[in-house]
Amino acid sequence: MNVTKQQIQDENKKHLDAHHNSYNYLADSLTKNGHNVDHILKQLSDFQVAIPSWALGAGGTRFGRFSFYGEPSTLEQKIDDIGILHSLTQTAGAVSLHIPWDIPSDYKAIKEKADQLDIKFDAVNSNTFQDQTNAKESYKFGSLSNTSKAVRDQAIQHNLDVIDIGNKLGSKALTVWLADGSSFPGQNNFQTAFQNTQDSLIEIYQGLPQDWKLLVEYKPYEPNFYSTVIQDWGASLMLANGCGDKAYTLVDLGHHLPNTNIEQIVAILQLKGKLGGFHFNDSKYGDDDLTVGSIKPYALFLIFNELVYGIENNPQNPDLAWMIDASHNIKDPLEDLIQSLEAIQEAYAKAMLVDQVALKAAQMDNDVVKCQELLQEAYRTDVRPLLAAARLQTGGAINPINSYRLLSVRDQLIKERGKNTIATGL
Ligand code: LRH
Ligand code: MN
Repeated sequence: MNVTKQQIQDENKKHLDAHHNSYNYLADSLTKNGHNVDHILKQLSDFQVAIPSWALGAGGTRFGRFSFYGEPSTLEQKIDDIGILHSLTQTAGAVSLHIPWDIPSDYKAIKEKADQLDIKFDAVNSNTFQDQTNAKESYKFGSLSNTSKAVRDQAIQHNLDVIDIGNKLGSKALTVWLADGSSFPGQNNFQTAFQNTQDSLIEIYQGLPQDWKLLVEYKPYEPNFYSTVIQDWGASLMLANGCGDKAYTLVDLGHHLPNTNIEQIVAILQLKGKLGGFHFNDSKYGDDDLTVGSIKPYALFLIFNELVYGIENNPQNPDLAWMIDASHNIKDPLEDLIQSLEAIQEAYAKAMLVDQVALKAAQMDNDVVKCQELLQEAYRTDVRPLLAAARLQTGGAINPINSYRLLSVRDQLIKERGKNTIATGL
């Protein structure tokens, strides 16, 4: 199943007049306020977010999983579904694979399909948080940090195999997230666990192709509930620095204890040239992996405000990897991802409306009220006509969710795939 440009155009026809009215009004007032609207549209069109291959079916928790039917059961079908997202939103032009959940069976065929759908292969993810059948060693007590050299070597070799898979697909980054840690005081020697992890990451780093990056993802807890070896940005930064210039920190928005100031972490990592990328999602309590912008949209805006400032002022920081990492327990996975893509574009567009020069001046003057006024002036602007215009420019839908439903995409997928297909992943 795919959604054609013609189908999208036919749907758009119903919304064109209303869109042009709201767009022209907004573009006019933004231009009057000195904004370069064409530049903003170009930035939005160029902004491509990688879709997680592990989040195209219904997610679940230990308490239950409720399928959505018509789920993709092969990597080919997953790429097709990302193709549908990209046709409608024009901002889902990449996929992030998780190995071994999504090992390609035919590299040539999967690359051709991705090329046809204009989908790039972003970072590949290793998995040393589950034991594979017939695996010689178990990761029950950790992987790269494990007290057993044999277990660490198995985990290192897995990461080198993942790099090899990514290399065949044109990926340029490896994301390492470790479940490693402990659930009871006294269980781990923290120093040994951290040093083992550093030494293991250095062996993996030495296997990185010249033009690749290593992205070290941190998380405070789960599945271990007393300590996690790579628990926060500081641990990740130290490990990345311990590896070398091609190693960076990956910020998963859900991997922070309540009320953590994530935008400050983002600012400092950019200043140090060590911010590698994001796993976008939202959360109220823990690593809830909810729809981006569904719980804390202002916090997301503040993060993008730091990103816009950093992209302008921190040439020492590399181009960032933009990825979603979510789990869909009760929403149609494709609708959930469309809403996340919209929220990311909205936060970015609003952040591009912040008058950074005036803000810096007000900060220098400690004019606290003006600082907030400048931020909220941008945040309170309804930028949705800009997002729609950016999509229209490249043949996307004015209203992606609306078109997805009116084109009965899920019903089509169920017709094609039936009700019993299960997608690999979380
Ligand atoms: C861990 C995580 C990590 C993954 C996994 C699917 O919580 O965020 O990025 O590998 O989710
Ligand atoms: Mn993640």
